[in-house]
Amino acid sequence: MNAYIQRVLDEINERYNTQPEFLQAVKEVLISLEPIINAHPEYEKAAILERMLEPERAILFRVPWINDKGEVVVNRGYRVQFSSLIGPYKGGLRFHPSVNLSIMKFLGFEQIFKNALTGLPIGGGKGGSDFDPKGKSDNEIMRFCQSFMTELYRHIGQDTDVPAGDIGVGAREVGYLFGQYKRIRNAYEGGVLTGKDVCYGGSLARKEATGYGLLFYVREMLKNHNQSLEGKIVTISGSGNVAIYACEKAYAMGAKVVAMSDSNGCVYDAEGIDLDCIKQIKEVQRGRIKEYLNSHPNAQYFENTNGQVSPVWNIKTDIALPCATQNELTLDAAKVLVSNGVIAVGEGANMPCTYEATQYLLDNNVLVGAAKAANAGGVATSAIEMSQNSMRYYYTFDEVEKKLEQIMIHIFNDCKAASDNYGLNNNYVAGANIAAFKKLADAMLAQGIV
Ligand code: NDP
Ligand code: 2IT
Repeated sequence: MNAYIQRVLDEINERYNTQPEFLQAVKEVLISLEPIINAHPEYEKAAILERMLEPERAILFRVPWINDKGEVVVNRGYRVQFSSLIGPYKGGLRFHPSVNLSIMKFLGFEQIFKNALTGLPIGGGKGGSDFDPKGKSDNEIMRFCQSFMTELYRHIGQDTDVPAGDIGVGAREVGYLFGQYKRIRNAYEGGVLTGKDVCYGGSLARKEATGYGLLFYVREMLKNHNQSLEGKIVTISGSGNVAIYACEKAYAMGAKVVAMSDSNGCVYDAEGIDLDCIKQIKEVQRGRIKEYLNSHPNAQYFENTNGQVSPVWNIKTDIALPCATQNELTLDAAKVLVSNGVIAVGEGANMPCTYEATQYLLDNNVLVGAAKAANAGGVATSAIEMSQNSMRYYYTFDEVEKKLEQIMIHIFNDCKAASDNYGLNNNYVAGANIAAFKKLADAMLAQGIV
């Protein structure tokens, strides 16, 4: 191991030993940077790694709100403004009970690299709350969002920091957040949030962008190995925004999706998942995936059992698309997938494969599309939303989708070029890290010690 990387890893492991997800994300990146750090001794003198690992700013705040029973509830709010090196801080907001500083920092750190790969002028950040939207009424969601924004507004702005959605934050939440921001600021600053509804400033195809982009990336990766999605079996974890539109594009590319999941379990439908039914359950009723069986009695449901491999990865598949959450695809799951003949894994979620799972997949010649490259279509389209807001103009759905497709092709080519240049044998995970790091390190050198 390169001595500079080892020293920085040792320091960070000690300093942040209570932040396991952040340490995991850092370790994965730093280990893969060895060839480029070896080739550029000037990076150590400028303390590039040390500076890249510390957020420019991390904001923690109280979010008090009143539930439908009239009780006062207090949640914790976060915004980690990780890097403004190449543009305003940019990244989603996550509302989930598991949210803590470690998860916010891992997501913010990943976001810097992802945003650099898009080639667009966006820095990296992430935020959210340990608020659990499940089971809350629409009024409770609105009151929570308003309280959250009453503090967040002072830290964000269309040229400063531009949040968007993530787990538990979709068009409904972005709408309530935007309404409160606009009220406080007494100005329509459309570019302050992305993922807005198209009826008041959102971009066509933003809702679809992460899932569609993932499939464009997987298509390019397969094409490079003389394969295609046509006729392939696909399994997808999750049934939220990313999973649903990954499923839609997989069908459009001629594949058959046989399984999807939520945090309770997964459905397997050998006939092919009926996506309209999933959309109805998840986007309209906000229900549980198990309800799929009510209208599809021939499908099967496998409940999650604690501590076991997620049941969705036990299903035989050609292509696995983890689109739910971090560390959902473990080494055990990777072993099952490989023994069932998987050829490619595309990460729709952020850091869904554990480090050991990724290494096992790569060692067994499975093509792996790393999250920061493969799911970058969402934030790239957010940047396209920002540019439409600045122009006070809208592109058509086809125009946005064409731009998204070109960006994803470009990202894959960058990952492949980095892998080829350093002789990494089709390791597009390391390729993504190296390609992004190069852009960031050069920008840091150019801007001096800040
Ligand atoms: P949604 O809230 O729309 O959907 C999340 C899905 O993942 C749900 O099916 C949810 O199930 C499941 N899930 C969430 N947490 C867990 C958990 N701890 N264990 C098992 N399942 C879980 O979120 P998104 O689709 O927007 O996000 C999914 C992933 O994609 C996240 O990792 C996010 O960071 C990443 N991502 C999102 C982008 C976007 O544009 N939205 C862009 C790039 C990445 P349940 O309903 O039961 O909780
Ligand atoms: O993880 C991600 O890239 C997102 N949740 C989307 C961020 C954004 O700003 O669109």
